[in-house]
Amino acid sequence: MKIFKPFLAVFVCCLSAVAMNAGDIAAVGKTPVFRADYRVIPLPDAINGIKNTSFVLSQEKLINYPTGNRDMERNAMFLSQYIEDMTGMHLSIRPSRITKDRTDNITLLLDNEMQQEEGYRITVTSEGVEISGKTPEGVFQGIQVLRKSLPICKNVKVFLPTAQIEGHPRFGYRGMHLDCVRHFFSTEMVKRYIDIMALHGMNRLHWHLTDDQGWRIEIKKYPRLTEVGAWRNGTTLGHNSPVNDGIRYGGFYTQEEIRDIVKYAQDRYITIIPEIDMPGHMVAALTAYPELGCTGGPYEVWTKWGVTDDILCMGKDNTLRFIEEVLREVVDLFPGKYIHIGGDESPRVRWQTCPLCQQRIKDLGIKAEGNQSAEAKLQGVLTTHVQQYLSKFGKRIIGWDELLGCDVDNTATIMSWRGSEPGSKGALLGHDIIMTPVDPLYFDYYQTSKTWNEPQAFGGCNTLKKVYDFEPVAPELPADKRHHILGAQANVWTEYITCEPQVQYQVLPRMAALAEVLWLEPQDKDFKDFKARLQYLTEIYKLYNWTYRAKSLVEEDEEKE
Ligand code: TNX
Repeated sequence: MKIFKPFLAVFVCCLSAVAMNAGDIAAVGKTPVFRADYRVIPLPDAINGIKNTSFVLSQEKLINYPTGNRDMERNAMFLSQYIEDMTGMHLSIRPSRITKDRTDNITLLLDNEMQQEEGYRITVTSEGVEISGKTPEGVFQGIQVLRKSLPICKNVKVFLPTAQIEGHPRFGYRGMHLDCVRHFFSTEMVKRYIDIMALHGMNRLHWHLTDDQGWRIEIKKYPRLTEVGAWRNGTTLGHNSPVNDGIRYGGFYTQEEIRDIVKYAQDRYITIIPEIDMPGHMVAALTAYPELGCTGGPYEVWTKWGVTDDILCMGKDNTLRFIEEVLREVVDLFPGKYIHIGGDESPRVRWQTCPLCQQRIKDLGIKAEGNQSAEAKLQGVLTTHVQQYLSKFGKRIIGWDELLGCDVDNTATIMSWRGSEPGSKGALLGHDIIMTPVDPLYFDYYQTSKTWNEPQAFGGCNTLKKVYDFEPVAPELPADKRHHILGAQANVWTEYITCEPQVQYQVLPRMAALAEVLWLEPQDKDFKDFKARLQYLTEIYKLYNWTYRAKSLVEEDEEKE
């Protein structure tokens, strides 16, 4: 149950020099006073004990963190930076063990008694502020809440009303995906994407690094992957028009850059899940190493979009060695538990006529069964091989829902993209599931049905309201299978998204709606109330110069769909 007691908003409109704020404004002497508003996005589970008293935030206050705890020290630095971004005040941080240090300061604490790993509790009294969590991750989430509740204004007094604020996420997997292949984005851009995720309480970045149009991750053992595979001879204009811009396009991340980004994300409690898509979406790799394909090529890094018949040859031992050696380097770069191995959109027509693939099918004694072809089973053999290989390093695989048709065992986590149904079916079979249905979680789709003034998108219409109304757990799923739904993720494919502002436009404010889906219980969601709170969140977007679709805040008619 969400219990919250909205503040009486008494706006004094004559304060022209200061930015908008969702809380009250008053004036004490000559200094305008702004009051924090804890009703942020995602909404806390409870805001209790609101009183007329407040903690007054000022430059002299300190941020205490437990001595010797590096994670909490970093948390303290983040909080200090966020307060400065919002209010211009610079608060120093200080290692501390003494309870009396807490008086009249902000204190970050670990509290073992708390139940939820990522839960937070913020206790504000006139004597001080405490942000507690069972883990540093929980404290970080509390910091995000406090940060979003602050006014954006310089040279004012900031009052934090006395209250106890608590929250925890409904789902452990709260994902955003980013395709850095179809269009390539700088390391700085990826870091800003991570910053946007952190503000929204998202914690998994699915990083799409390889595809037909480019190979974007340095692999030392196979240098041609990036020397050759990272570059394409132009890009089709629009939706696969016959016109190609003829401009050589590409780029890749060095292993050093990847390590740096992984650390940047880790510091913000975001785990990166790299995707090495196989056996399809591999033309960039085939261009570099044509011997890995059934026909032997030549191939050309794709300059258009879609699905190709040219995939990795499963009849050659070299292919399996290639996959293992690539993954060996990937494993070392990404400390998270999961590696995404794709598995989507992989036509098996080449395998049907390739003598080596057919020989492999024969050698393995694979037989078609029902509506499952021998070639589909061969993809299952590949997936199982990779699964077993990665398990030696303590890793588990995630794959697209096509894998459900390939005899893969249920230790594979499935991303349900062709609707939610494959996910529900997979959960019944005992697979863990991440919900990423095209409708409504493809953020490369339009956000309105009135597309004429919109930047070019893939198609579709996934409005803010549709995202907000999404429910990851199908009502018909039996109670004992529900725990298999780990969470949900929005996908951002970039065929038509060419630059950073366009990425931000596609994800904001829809990421805010998804955040509330993943943090709140369904009965606590309220779209109207969310939209009211969204007004203020967009002020924070503006503060950081992030592009967002402002129209989504005012379009009433789209909500009635
Ligand atoms: C399907 S989702 C794909 C991508 C495209 C996307 C465009 C999935 C597993 N494959 O290759 O970029 O549609 O929306």
